Amino acid sequence: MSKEEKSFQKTSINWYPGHMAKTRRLIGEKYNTIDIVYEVVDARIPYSSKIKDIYSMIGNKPKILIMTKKDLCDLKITKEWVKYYENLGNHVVLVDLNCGNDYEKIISMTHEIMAPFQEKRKEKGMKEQEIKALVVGIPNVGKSTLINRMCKRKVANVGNNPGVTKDFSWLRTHSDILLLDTPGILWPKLDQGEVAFNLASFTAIKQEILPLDEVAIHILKKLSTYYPKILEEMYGLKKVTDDTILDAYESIGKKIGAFKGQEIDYDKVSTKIINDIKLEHIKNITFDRK
Ligand SMILES: Nc1nc2c(ncn2[C@@H]2O[C@H](COP(=O)(O)OP(=O)(O)OP(=O)(O)O)[C@@H](O)[C@H]2O)c(=O)[nH]1
Ligand SMILES: [Mg+2]
Repeated sequence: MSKEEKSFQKTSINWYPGHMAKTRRLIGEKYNTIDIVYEVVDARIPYSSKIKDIYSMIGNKPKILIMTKKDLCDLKITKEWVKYYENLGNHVVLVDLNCGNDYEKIISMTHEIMAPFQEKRKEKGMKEQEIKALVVGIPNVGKSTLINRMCKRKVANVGNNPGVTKDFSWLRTHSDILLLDTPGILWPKLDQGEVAFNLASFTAIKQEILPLDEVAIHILKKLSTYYPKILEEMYGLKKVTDDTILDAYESIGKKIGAFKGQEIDYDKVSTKIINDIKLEHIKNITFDRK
């Protein structure tokens, strides 16, 4: 079997794990109890990290689109995406969940959006209700981190790998909002295109799903096209194209001392490139373009 065939086979088998189907089913079961949806995406891939068939799960429930990792994105490009989604009628909040109090904007926006519903309840003589928010998104975008910030303590497990959250749980904030943390989900058809490679570049899908070298090459090419300064600073390279990939690997391999005997260790070079994003050595980047 050729390398391509092998990787395709891997992708076909692994792209849609059973727990994601289960998560979708459970969200369906909780549907009636949910007042508002927090759709969480990564600000570096505001398009690629959006759940493609979200409306089939959440219907017409009110929704806030939350872009996390503001501190790691290219603000200029991501702000264009914020405008784009706002123009489509979305409520959008861009947040850094590690520093500052950006998350407070989500609380005030939630109360604003829910005010008419609370009013209606009052008119009917009912008490104001704690708002139930479903937190949903693809793996590793920061759903659990968001919940911990809003609850002001560690109530949910967090980790820089896809698939950290395994169960559903309701968690109480101090702002009359109850949050439902959910495991990350993807859509049933994950083609090996731009979107899949963007997801792999930002650790939203498990590393074994796409070939390591192809993900690293995708990153190098994106840097070369959109962020040549970073490419030069990080790897001492001016440009990377299909024709110069091998030279690029040789050069990075020599720079970081990645050798297998006398040969360049290509896997080590790929891992280094992927880890430079994962470990936040590379910042101020947004890969999605309109
Ligand atoms: N720099 C930065 N890192 C963040 C931010 N938000 C989340 N992270 C990091 O992103 C990683 C994933 O966060 P989680 O909260 O576990 O993500 P999740 O969406 O719950 O992931 P799953 O449970 O795997 O679906 C962790 O390493 C967080 O520290 C942010 O705004 N800025
Ligand atoms: Mg989680």
